[in-house]
Amino acid sequence: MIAVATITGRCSNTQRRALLARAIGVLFSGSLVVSGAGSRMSQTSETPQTYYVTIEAMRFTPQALTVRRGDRVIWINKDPFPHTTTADRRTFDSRSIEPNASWTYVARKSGDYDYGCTLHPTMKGTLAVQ
Ligand SMILES: [Cu+2]
Repeated sequence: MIAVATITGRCSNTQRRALLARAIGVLFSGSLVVSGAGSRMSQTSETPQTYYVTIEAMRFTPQALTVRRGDRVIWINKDPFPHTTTADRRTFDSRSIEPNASWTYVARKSGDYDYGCTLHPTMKGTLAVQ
């Protein structure tokens, strides 16, 4: 794969053709390349998504959210006072989110995360990252 990318950049046509032939040989002989192609395919079919959690009336809505790794979660504070989005084990922590402001978290690590607002202990939510 790397060889193919390089030769399209800077070689003459004949060089390119010779190198391309060699690269194709590598493609068919190497099982590593085949598995690499597979993982690339799954990446394009799983485009990262964006999810929104509204913070309003002292609640996270939806209270429970499930996303996939790489997805983005945006908490929007609709209350007229600040809140935080803080994982119980501090895996993530927005710190203060001001009224009408938002905080974005890209979920990189899979797991189940209980979170809350450090300013209002009754506010609880869960984020599951698959
Ligand atoms: Cu709060």
